[in-house]
Amino acid sequence: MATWILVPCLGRLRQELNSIAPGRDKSSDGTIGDTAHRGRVSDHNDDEVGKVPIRDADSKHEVHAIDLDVDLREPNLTMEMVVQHVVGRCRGGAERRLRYVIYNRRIWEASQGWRQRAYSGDNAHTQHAHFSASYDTKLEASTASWHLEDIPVALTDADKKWLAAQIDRAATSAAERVWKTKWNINFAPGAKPYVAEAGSIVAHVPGEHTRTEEMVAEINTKVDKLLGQAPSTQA
Ligand SMILES: [Ca+2]
Ligand SMILES: [Ca+2]
Ligand SMILES: [Zn+2]
Repeated sequence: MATWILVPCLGRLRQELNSIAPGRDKSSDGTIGDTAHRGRVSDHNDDEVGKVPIRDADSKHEVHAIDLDVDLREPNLTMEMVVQHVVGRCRGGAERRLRYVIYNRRIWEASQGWRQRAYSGDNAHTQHAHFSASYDTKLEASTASWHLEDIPVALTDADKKWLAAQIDRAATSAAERVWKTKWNINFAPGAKPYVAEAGSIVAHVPGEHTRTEEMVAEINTKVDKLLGQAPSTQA
């Protein structure tokens, strides 16, 4: 029996999903079709010998579809988010490597402008999402990024608290470092350092005080932006 390959673009999609959801369940993953698939036209069949919707330009034995298990085992990441991200990029024209996606009783097709439509096939696709790839030689072979790492993952309140504490600690130690550095270079080598509290040091070096305040303000802006970007969406 001829060996077959999964078209490289879908291999890359799976690889990216593995990297954003390393502990994901793979029990409903699938590539080459089983006996049931072989009886009908399916992108899961070997495109050189099986029933497929399109005859491609090469003679490579390829499978043009992948099923990916819905259970990502990540607290803030769902297959719905992955599907919406991928379909959104297809709809916007940034992504051209897919022909259609089926997930949870819905289908999105290139031929339909990636509009969401109800899917009423035998398999409702509640356990896996199905991605059908292009048969175009260049597109099927492209391992360009699917940008799954750009999926905005909601932070939990616990995440936010942890993040805020980390940033606060980092800001404090950065400020201390600035003060200490400034203090040391103000002294001639060998001179006895004047031990003062940070507050007094700041009073002696107003320029540094301003700079530190600016740094803290900058960090605060970043924290606000970060927290604002990721509203808690726990329903
Ligand atoms: Ca082929
Ligand atoms: Ca091909
Ligand atoms: Zn499938």
